[in-house]
Amino acid sequence: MTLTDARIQDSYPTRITTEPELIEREDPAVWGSDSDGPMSAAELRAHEANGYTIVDGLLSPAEVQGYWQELNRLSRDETLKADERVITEKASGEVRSIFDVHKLSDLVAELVRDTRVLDRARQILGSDVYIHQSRVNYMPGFKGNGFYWHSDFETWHAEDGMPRPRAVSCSIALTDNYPFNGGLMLMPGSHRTFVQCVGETPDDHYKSSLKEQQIGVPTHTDITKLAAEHGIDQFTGPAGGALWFDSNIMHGSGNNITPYPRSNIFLVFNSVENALEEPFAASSRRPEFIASRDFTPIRR
Ligand code: 6CS
Ligand code: FE
Repeated sequence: MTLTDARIQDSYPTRITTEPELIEREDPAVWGSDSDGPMSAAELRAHEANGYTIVDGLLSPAEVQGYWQELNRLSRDETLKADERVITEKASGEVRSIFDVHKLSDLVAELVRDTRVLDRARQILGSDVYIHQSRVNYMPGFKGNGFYWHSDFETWHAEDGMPRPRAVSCSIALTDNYPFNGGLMLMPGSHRTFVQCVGETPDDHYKSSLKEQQIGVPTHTDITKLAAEHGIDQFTGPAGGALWFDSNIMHGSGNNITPYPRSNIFLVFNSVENALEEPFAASSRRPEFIASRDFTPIRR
């Protein structure tokens, strides 16, 4: 199929110059069944309906402590300071995120293969899976900047060439998530609507979008429509909890001006049957530390 054919057959066109539309999703959110892993039929039905699942206490307090120490080691690692995988906060210059964290940390590499994580990803996606992207978000106290409303899949489709929304993110809280320290907000059920975004993708967009995304964000009108239809839930709870959310759910987080950091490990699993093609709405691919092109299935 030529690139032009791919665009003509694109079920999820975005980064348009015309009026944005709400497109009904063609794909399920859950591809596996209760016999494929630890999630029950009721949990899978709820994930299909809401687009997210919270697993309280996925990690024990001792495990959280280990990852928290690992996170701090990485953020202090002088050899990483100039590394492009380290994203700093626009205003304060503090570390905001570190990408490819499953390659930079043996501990996180083990977590990716942990049965509590890998089995759920395989079950939701109904196939072998690989890591599309991993990052650790620090969301430091006092000056942590949030993430404006967006669909991850809209970016991954437009800029990474992800064909369909057959990817799921697992955000594991390493600090307590409160409503007031930038806890992730989600619109339950919004994953069933693909919201087109206006504006051509700038070259090297990731160099600005990972600090503050301005292209690939929905209009106020569309955010208002989705919020009116679905409401807004928030992922809060003690450290160690995990939020599994569909690649296309509308989500965002507020700034963090409290003294309490809101740090999480963020693992994105993609189905090996949904391997990246060429970007659907960008002039070139993003670097592999943001969008992996190693589709080798994860094995325990
Ligand atoms: O562009 C991306 O891939 C990243 N940006 C955001 C705001 N969420 C998903 C992902 O980590
Ligand atoms: Fe996101």
